[in-house]
Amino acid sequence: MKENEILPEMASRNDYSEDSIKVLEGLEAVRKRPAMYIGDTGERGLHHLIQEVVDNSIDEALAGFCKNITVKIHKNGACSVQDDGRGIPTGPHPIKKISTLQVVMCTLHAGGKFDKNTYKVSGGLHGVGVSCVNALSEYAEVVVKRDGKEFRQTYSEGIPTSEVIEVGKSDGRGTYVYFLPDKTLFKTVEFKYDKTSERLRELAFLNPEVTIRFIDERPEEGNIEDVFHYEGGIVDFVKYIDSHNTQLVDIIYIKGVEPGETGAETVAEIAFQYNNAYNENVISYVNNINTIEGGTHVTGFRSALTRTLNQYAANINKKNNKVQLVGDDFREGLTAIISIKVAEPQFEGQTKTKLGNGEVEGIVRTIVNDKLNQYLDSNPAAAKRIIEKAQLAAEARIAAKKSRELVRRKNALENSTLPGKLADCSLNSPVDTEIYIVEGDSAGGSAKQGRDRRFQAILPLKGKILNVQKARINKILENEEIRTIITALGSGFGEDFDPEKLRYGKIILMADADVDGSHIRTLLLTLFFNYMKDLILDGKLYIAQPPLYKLKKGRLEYYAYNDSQRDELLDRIRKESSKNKVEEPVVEVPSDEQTEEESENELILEAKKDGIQISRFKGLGEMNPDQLWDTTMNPETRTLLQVTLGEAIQASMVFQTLMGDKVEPRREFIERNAHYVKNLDV
Ligand code: 0RA
Repeated sequence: MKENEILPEMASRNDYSEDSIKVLEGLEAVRKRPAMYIGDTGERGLHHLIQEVVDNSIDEALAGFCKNITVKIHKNGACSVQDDGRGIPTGPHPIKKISTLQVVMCTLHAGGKFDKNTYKVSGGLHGVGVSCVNALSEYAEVVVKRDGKEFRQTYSEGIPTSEVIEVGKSDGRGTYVYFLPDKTLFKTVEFKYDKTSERLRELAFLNPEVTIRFIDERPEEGNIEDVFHYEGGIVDFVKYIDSHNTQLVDIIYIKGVEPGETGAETVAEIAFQYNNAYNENVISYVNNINTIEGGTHVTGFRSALTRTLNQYAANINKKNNKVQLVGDDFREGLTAIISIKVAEPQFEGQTKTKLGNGEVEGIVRTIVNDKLNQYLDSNPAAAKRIIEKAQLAAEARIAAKKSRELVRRKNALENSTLPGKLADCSLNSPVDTEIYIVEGDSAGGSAKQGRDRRFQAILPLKGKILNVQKARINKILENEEIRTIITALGSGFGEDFDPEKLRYGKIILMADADVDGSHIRTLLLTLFFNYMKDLILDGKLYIAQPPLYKLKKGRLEYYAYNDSQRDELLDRIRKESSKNKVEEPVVEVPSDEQTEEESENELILEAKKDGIQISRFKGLGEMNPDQLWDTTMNPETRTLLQVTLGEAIQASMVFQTLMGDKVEPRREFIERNAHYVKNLDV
């Protein structure tokens, strides 16, 4: 970071014209209510800052001017984004009369959309522009190379602390934005490597013409660096997300361009393939924004896929009367990336991630109809495989319908009795009640005794449930444990799922903290992800957090949920008791060359000398009902993890990895972490 050459008083408010004062007020509003502009002030909002700046560089790439983007996280926690685009204009602004660079950096919504036609794509989910990032940074600077010169300006809390200064000559072009997020405005200012790199990778897949470098300078051991560049674009993307499954056909790639009425054209790109699993995985983008809620582009693709494949199937099955195929049958095992570029996207829906432009549906449908027909005609072998898979799906669908009807009829006959194993709660409110799905009968027993029966229901499961990723829907519905869950929740399954009918406000998965427990949790999550996704989207699904350790000193008991908590507690208890005692010399324990288990044993022995008992809970069943209530079930004291979908790809990657065919990536993944769970203190 260079030092500011200009003293802050240069930017004192008196120097500003009336216009600029309005500008300042605009940015003050951003600082007053940051969440209004960037979504929230937590980790997500923080990372949004990087995204906002990178999106501006991506816009340059889309306009055909930028090939390289370098994102760096500096040792002090600041972030910088460098691109080789045209550079933000530096000359006087036609209306404001000050440097355009300053206008772009300090005016809300002046991001660069000066002319709609030069900007095919507007970046940023909230589209707030780089000025917003500036306003939310305690320090920022921008360096622009343009017209053979290099210019620089610095800012504090979005207010210029220097003029736009010509700092030298330069042959290159481009923009460098450096910013240090304001600690007083964010809950956290620590950029996460993974969170940032996943988005940069995604952008590289979606924009094959750019190379994105990502450098993290923070680690003591040296920089971490990644280079994201995918010549194959979204074809590589499909390969990447489906790398854990066996593919049925080569990836099919479709691209079409439709001239726009106002100048900018609509570009539709789709890459898809079929794998040997049964779920559908369609991820869609509009102008690089992940449209989680879908929209007209997805509808257009789906209807063209159904129509084209159905026609083809009808032609080859003329003689033998096969079952009638429907849309769902063509989406079993389908993995697709849909990427649309459109001049003026209209985003709708709860999270503003659903494309509303009506014309796009027809455009995509026509493109896919044409190109897919051509593909099927010239690849008869692949076409046959796809149709055969759809036939199998249809047969399974019909069988599933029968067994669903059976389940329904049975329910009707038995007056919709709840499963016998369910210990229901006495309250009958779908808002205030919760159900614990518990692994194992003994833990289930403790939970039944420990719970508050007014609002907590317990459903014990025996052993592992079926892996739904590896089974067709009729088999899934035949599974006893899964049927028990469906009946207990009351809200149906798959396409019949109706969140209104859910009998509880929270669904809490409670399994041991060991490998078996985590496997069961994953199986349950996969079930919910694939067949009751709305539960996750509505934030109704949670994971209970039982403690790992109990510490006991005299009559006092403490619980620790992880190793560092255990160590902290141990310290605290020791300090408390040493207040009353003469200080004893501390014996240093050599810490190297020890296995984790050895050092844990050591710790337990050491604690024992101080009269502190540490015991490790092996499983939920080891806790008595009171302990289970105190530590894991009492809403006043427990911690729950809320399961979130997060970004669509991340979630599907997680599930594909955990439940796919190949074992190695799964092990690697489990060892790394679980992205789909976010901490939530209830
Ligand atoms: C306004 C106008 C032009 C480009 C930009 C802004 C611009 C903004 C950012 C932010 C990060 N990198 C950027 N690169 C460019 C158009 C410039 C022209 O017409 O020459």
